[in-house]
Amino acid sequence: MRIAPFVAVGGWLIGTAAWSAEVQFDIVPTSGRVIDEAAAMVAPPPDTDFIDYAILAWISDPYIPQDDGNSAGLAAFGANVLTDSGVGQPGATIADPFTQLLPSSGWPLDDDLLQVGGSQDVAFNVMQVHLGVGLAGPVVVATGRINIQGLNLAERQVRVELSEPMAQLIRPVSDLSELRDLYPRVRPPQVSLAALAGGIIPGKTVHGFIIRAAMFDANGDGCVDMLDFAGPAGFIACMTGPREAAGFQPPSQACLNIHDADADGDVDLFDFVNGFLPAVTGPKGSAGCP
Ligand SMILES: [Ca+2]
Ligand SMILES: [Ca+2]
Ligand SMILES: [Ca+2]
Repeated sequence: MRIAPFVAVGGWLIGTAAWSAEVQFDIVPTSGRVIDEAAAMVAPPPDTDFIDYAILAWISDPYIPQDDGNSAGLAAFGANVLTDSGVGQPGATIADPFTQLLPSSGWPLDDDLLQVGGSQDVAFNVMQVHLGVGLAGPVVVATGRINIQGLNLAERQVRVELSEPMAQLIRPVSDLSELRDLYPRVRPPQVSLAALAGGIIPGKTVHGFIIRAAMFDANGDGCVDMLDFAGPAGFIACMTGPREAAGFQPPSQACLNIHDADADGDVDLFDFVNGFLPAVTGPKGSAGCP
C-alpha cells in the first residue's frame, strides 16, 4: 500500500462547505470469464496478456434538495490502482466527461498505478460542466488493463484493488449571491448555472477483484474436458488420494487451486465426483463449450 497525495488543479474553487454525501468506488473486470460473481473472481481467456477493467464511481445517500437534483454530481475523482501481479502495468484512460486531472493518467510504480484521476473543468469552463454524474448509479470514470503476461495463475492469483479514492462534488447553490462572491468577474448570465465544486472528500472502496485460473480448466482454454483430466497439470497428474490415507503427500499449490473442489488440501475421488465431473463441458467447439 502506498499513499499518494491527491493533487488538485490550480484554480479550483475550494473553501465552501463540503456537500454532505458519500462517494463509492469499485474496480471491476470487463474481460475474461467470471468464475465467482460473489467473490469477484475472473479467469482470463487462454493466450491473453491482459484483463480489462473499469473504475466505477457513484454518489450514495446524497443530500439533494428538491428541485436541485440536476445541479449536483461528481466534479472530480482520484484513486490508486494496486495489484500484486509483480509485473509492470500500463496507465489508465480517463472516461468522459472527465478530463485528465494529472499529467499522466496513471503513474506506474512497480505494478501499481498511482493517482489515476480526472476532473470536470468546473472553474474554467463553467458552461461545459455535465451535471448529475454519478447520481443515478455507478458511472465509468476510467478504464485500463491489468498486465498478466507470463504469470502462472494456477500457482498464484492476482489481486486488483483501489486505494486512497477521493472525490470532489458539484453541489447545488441555493443563493446566487454565493456564486457571485466566488466568481466576481463572471458575468451574470453564466452565474445562473448555480453549481460549484465543493471540497475534496475521501471515497469508499467496495471490493476490487481477483484474477485466477478457473477450477478444473488445467490448460486454461475455457472448457473442461479430457485434456484437463489426462493432460499436463490435469486431474490425474494432480491426484493424491485422500489426505487421511497413510503416506499422503500434499499436491502442489497449483494443483490445489485447480482441482481441490472441497478445499480440504487433497485431490481425491471426492473432488473428481463432486467437482470435476459436474464441471465437464466437453472440448472447445462442442455444444457444451462453443
Ligand atoms: Ca480446458
Ligand atoms: Ca479429500
Ligand atoms: Ca479435496
